[in-house]
Amino acid sequence: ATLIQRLDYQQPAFWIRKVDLTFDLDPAKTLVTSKMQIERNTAVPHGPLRLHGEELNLLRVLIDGSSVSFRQEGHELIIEGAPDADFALEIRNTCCPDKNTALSGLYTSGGSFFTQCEAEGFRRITYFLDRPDVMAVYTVTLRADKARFPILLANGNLTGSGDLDNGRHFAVWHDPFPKPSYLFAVVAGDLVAREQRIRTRAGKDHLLQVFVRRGDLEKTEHAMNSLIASIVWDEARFQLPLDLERFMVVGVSDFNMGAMENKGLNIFNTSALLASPATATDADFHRIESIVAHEYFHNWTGNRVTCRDWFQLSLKEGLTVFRDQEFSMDMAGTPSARAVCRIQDVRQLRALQFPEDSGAMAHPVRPDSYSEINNFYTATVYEKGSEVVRMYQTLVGRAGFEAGMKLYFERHDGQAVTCDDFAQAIADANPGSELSTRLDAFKRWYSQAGTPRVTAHGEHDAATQTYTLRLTQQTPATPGQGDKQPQVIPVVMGLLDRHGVALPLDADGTTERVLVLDQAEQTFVFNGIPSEPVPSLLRGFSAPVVLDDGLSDAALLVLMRHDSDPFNRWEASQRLALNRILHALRAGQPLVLSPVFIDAMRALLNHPELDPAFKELALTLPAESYIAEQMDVVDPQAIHAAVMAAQIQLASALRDDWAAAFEAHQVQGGYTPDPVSSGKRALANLALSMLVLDAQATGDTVWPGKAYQRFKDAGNMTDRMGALAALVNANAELAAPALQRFHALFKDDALVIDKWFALQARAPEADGRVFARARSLLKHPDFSLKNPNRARSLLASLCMFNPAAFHRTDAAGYVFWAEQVLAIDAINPQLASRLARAMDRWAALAEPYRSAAREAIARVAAKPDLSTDVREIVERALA
Ligand code: B3K
Ligand code: ZN
Repeated sequence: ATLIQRLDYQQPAFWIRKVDLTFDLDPAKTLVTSKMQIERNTAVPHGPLRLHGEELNLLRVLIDGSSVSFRQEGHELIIEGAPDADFALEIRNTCCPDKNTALSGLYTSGGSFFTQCEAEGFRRITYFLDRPDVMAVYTVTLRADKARFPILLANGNLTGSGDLDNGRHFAVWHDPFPKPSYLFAVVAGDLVAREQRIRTRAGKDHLLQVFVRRGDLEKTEHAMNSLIASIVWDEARFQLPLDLERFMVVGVSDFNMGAMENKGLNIFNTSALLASPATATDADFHRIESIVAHEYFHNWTGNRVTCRDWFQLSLKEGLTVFRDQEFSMDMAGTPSARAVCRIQDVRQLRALQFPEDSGAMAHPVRPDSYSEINNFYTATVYEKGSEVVRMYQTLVGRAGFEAGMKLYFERHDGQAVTCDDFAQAIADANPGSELSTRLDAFKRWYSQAGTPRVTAHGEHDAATQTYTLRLTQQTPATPGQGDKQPQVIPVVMGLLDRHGVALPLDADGTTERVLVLDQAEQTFVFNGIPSEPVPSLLRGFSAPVVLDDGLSDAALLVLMRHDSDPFNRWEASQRLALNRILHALRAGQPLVLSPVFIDAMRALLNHPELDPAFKELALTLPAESYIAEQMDVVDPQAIHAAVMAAQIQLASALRDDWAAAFEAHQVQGGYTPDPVSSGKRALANLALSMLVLDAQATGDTVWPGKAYQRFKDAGNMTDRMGALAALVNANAELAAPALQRFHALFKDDALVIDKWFALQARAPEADGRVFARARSLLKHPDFSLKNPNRARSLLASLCMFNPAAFHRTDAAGYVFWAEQVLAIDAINPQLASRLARAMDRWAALAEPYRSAAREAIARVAAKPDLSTDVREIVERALA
């Protein structure tokens, strides 16, 4: 496979200005007729017209109505004799939607047609300049059997429709906005819609529609409400209005990711769209709201201004994740609920992006090369990219950031641009700011991979009443990047006295400052500090770095109890737990929680003012994957044993407190997924799982019985799933009948059955039982490798989210992984390649895991007919 380099970018030799597409839709063989208006790009050297095309059957090629000679080479159609003057190119080809199990291009799912074109799926529909800097105005005619495909949708506005012979009908759609081919979409099938008309601030009327399969309509209310809230928010926060008369959202059950922002016709994985209290958890409701918002926000950040080339992916993804995170926080409302959102986002970043940044696939936010672009829709491009955007906002302030966004759209609306263009717009709108005075250094966030480590060392001088804070930074080497330059790191901070009172940092009495660290080492001096303070650094997680501040447990306790920054209060609770676990692991000793720690956790649980949602986050131990990141050599079994020991001790020491918390946090009345009631449910569920775990250890049967009863009687999926998880995770005897009952209740609801598989595959390993059960679930009649949600529910859960079940001394997990990656690769390379990444961090494993893992990867790499997707992942792993 060829490696594509960022610095090789060249403009295309031709522009396609307009395209007329006609689809004669047939699941077995669809005929596509494409009429393009093309002009030569005189800015680049004269050359042939080279169109992309994959898995297509070419029927004819005409230029200005006459046949023309062409040749096909690999995935290209090459026309040497293309005219210099503007011309019309007509191409006819067929493709096979029914056979398209890769779910890229035009495919069928549940008897309907759907498309997925990002990144390079359009070339699997017809021959085209399938690159984001070629933007065209599309008119699309769809023709299909009327009984089987009554709904015919494409981007833009419906300009015509009617009946044809032989029971067929047609629809014509016109999208007035020029767009890259990756935003093209078509849907045809037997679907029903929830509709809502809205009038926006500007006084314009719009039609909003959510299309789903018959029977799913009552599960679309939350998505519709989320869409309306997103539209209102983007107008209020960024003055960005809805620019279309009609905005459509469609659900599909076979989909490779969460959703896709096609212009005016977003297509969603049903898992990111459908929700009802009986079938979706609070977390599902929250995720749906944020994904609906994310895709809607792409309408400006991605669609109106798009990427010049795929190396700039974070231009739209990092920015749009930042926007959806801000939206979720604004929707949450109270400062505490906002902090809960922030904590969850940071937890996600640390669990997924930090390991990526230190593993075989480490790459900069703006990668330098790829062989398969689909492999770079990563936590680095998305989540770290969002943190980079957040740092702009921290450096120039909220108003400054909004001014920068305004300038970005003034300059670039309708264009395909780069991350540099975005940086320049934010800087130019904020002359003299901390950002614009060091913009080049700041842009290292786009070019350097790896998570910077910041160390902090404070010294108090009682004689002069000064506090000197020395900060140093260092970014570890990553594949292909040895030496790193210092980054620009905004460190939001405050100082507390030992009773937890915030100290004034300067003469005007401010208690919070943004320190800008941009050298390898810097000192900051604070005057008028009477005694040794406790530093609260990196508040709100102001930069995506690992902070080593060497704080003692006593100092962490001060922060946990008193910091005005809720993020750092949470962080202190996590650090206390982490320190205990790491200490035991490094000493190779059994973990024993100290009375001080237990008391602190008890005080937190019983705190009269803290929100239940916050308590739940603070009392949840750090993820095993995050603990692994703190170790030079990773023994997944030892980490699991330490976490289990901590959990059991916490469960037992706080037994009465958990019981009281469980009773005190029951939600009365009808279900709503708001932050207050979901916080109560979360804490009650954590309490229940602790109580069942403790009962399992002591032999008590009361709490397992209560959990089973609650599971049976639950009025919503959050409570039902919580009770079921408590039984399954504690390995209780009642887990088996509960799982059976759950399956019987929900056997016709695919999204709930996904949860059933995932829960079993993610259960804490005990004596190899979880691994054995997951293996046998492969043969369950409901299991299938073809549906990405189902495949992930079992395989990703086991191989990526259950380290102790996966990493076995007998290497059976790795053998299993290799088999599944190869089996899926023959069906759906994108899905296989995601699973392949379970081995990203193999090199950090302890023996015997390390050698066995390497061997399994090598076995996959030895297959001659791997997809480019999987090949790139395994080859990088072995490099
Ligand atoms: N832009 C799409 C992701 C496309 C992934 C292609 N492999 C969804 C999103 O980020 O909104
Ligand atoms: Zn996106």
